[in-house]
Amino acid sequence: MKMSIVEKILKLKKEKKAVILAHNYQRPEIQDIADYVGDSIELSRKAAEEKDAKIIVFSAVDFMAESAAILNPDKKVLLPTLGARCPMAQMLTVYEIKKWKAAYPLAPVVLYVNTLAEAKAYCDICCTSANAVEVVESLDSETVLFGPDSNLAEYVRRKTGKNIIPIPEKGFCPTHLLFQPEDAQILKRKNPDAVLMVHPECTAEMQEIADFIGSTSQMCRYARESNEKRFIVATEEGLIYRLRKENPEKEFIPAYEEAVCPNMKVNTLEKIYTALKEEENVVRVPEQIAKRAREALKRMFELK
Ligand code: CIZ
Ligand code: SF4
Repeated sequence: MKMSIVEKILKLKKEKKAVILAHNYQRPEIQDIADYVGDSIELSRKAAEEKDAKIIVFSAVDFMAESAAILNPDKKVLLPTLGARCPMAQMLTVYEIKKWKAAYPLAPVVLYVNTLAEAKAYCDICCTSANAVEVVESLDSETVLFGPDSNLAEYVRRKTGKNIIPIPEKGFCPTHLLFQPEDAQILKRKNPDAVLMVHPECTAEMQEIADFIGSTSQMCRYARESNEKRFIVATEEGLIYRLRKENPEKEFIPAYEEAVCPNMKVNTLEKIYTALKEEENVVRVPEQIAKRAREALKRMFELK
């Protein structure tokens, strides 16, 4: 009898002692076969806990698989599709960081994990959208260079009151820019009992009308622990699948149906199968870059 693609992946995964990690924005069928589904840093930490695993298939985009490779130098990290690139991470080059550092030599550099490893190597500390405020508050400086997401930078500025300088000036996530406050207001009026959850990569106007602002992992926790029953969700639509699966008694309404990250969606079951079978698309970060990026990531972990 012919095996299905899912059966083939699961068989291969067992034979090769592989672990499949899927980001919250992955397609439903990928989330269903994954060992863990989560945000980029949760997944990198899961990879580190899997002591017996030889291979990590990291179904996400480039910078996430790079972080996993940096934190798991003894494992083979595979990205199912080499072209799965996050445009936000591409917006901050080392040249740009050096330029801003020269202009503000005393200001620490905080970089969102949505950056390439080579950029992380030039920062003082990394942050995620879940801990950006705590990371900036921990620094003994009123002026902070923060990149690449200018909307997250603005969120951190409002929460901490510090002088947050976004680098580059206008870094953004094209998918989260699709959310319009007008659309969300219509949905709120139609569903007055629903809680509006907004990702900090959305614009300040979206954040202003939010009932809850948080990363994907914070949205999952909030939806699970809250007594509320209905939620309007302003982040990439892949998270809605996970929210519905984990909370079948609750209702999740996308704030915009077409908020799809095409970069996340290039990964498919077929690509996972091929990458695992051929052990191809190995993510490699040169050790002199990995070492410095690892230190910046570790400084973030030490805060918790
Ligand atoms: O770090 C991640 O996984 C990202 C970019 C999104 C989020 O909010 O979890
Ligand atoms: Fe990058 Fe935005 Fe896609 Fe996340 S959702 S991978 S930030 S483009």
